[in-house]
Amino acid sequence: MNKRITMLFTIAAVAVMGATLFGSTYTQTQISGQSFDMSKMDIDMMDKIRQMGGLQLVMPQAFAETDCGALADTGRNVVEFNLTGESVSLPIMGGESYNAMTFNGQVPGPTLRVTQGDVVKMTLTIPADEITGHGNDMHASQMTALAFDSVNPGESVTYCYIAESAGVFKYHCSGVHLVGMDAHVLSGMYGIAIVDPINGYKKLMVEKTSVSNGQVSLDRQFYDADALEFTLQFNQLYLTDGNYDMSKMMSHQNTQSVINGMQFGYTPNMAHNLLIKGDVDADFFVVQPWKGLELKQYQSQLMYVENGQHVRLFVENQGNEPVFFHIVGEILDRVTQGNRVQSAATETWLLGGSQNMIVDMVFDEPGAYALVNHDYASIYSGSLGLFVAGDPFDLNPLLIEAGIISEPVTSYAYVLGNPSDAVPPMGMNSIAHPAVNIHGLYTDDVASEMAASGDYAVLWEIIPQVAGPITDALKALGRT
Ligand SMILES: [Cu+2]
Repeated sequence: MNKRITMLFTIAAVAVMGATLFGSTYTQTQISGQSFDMSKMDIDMMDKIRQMGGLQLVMPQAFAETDCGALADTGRNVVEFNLTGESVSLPIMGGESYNAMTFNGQVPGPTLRVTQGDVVKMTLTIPADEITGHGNDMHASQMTALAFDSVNPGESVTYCYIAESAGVFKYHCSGVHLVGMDAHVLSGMYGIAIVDPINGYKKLMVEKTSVSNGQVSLDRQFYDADALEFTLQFNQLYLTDGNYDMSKMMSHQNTQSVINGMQFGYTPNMAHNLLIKGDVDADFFVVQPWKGLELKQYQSQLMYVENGQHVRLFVENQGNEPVFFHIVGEILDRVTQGNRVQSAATETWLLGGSQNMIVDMVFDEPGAYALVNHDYASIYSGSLGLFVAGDPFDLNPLLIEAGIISEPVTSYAYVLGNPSDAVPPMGMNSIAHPAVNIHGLYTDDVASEMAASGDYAVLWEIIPQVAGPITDALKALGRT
């Protein structure tokens, strides 16, 4: 028997031995430590296990629940999540493009949202004309990427798992038998799963102070668990001539820092210039690289919130470098990781690679607030975007004069919508966004499908229609 065959035989034997030892518990998704009772073990059997390399070899198999039929029959809610691995060309700043690898023609891939205890039934399909195989590793599954392995072009593989832990979890391509995982992930094959806590999110408490009879005292303010939600995924690109360059990754020489796949994707565009400065070419922010209606889904958009509104951010570091998450002019009122609060009233929170957090916060005052990775190299190479809270630019009178709205609005999202790539699917404590516009690193096919669905504002079609009335209103109000 050669060495390779011996190894395979050993692994198979240990798996069989494990099944015997664990009895019926082996068929469960996750085997708890308590089911292993040393006092009841046959000593000869223990020796045999030791000789075969130990029980740890059993564990990946034990965790790898792929029997979708058995899980569907348990009475749990089953959520299907279908991914397609596709290599496509996508734009980068400067009118250039790069050879991206994607799930479903978009970077990041679609966000999965489930409730703790749900069964996730994930299917990865690789089209026959795709240039390479791909894999998948969902961190929410607590399953080794080796168990799923990889899928060849022209094939489709399904697996199931129970989302047992609440929180935000990365998912990513695991390459071809784990080879090339860095190239695939850093070229765009990543996304997140949000697992809502089974009992919902907690109310938010924010500490303020108040004055009464000359005495300053603590004034705790409570916000309902329901929140307006955004997803923010940080990553980098390491490119030479539009292709992933492993040597740049090894030396941490990133060429672009991205939030949800784009550099500076949440900065003002020409419509904002018109509304605020009365001139489409009058830039008012330090970087506005994605402006021009012809950019369609790639035209930069801003993220809008109301003042005094509970806002929840699902943040994931998909990349290879740290993220020092900070919002200029604000404090992160609560930071949660997994389902445990880590901090309150913090200025910045550090996320290592493949680490995440949920930020709960309230923007008290009208204003434009920059979100950054507070590493200057990262800011200058793209990790910078804007939240706009309330009506800091006094646009309500203008929008009413132009006939776009009839009553003042509490956030510009009612007029312009929030960017679709930053808006997660609805969960149990989600406040619906007033409107959502099509924005993101999507292929034209994906953007066309979204436009055809009727669920999104297509700003590149709407803005030309309202540009005239806005210009007239600006003149009527003496703002030009
Ligand atoms: Cu891949």
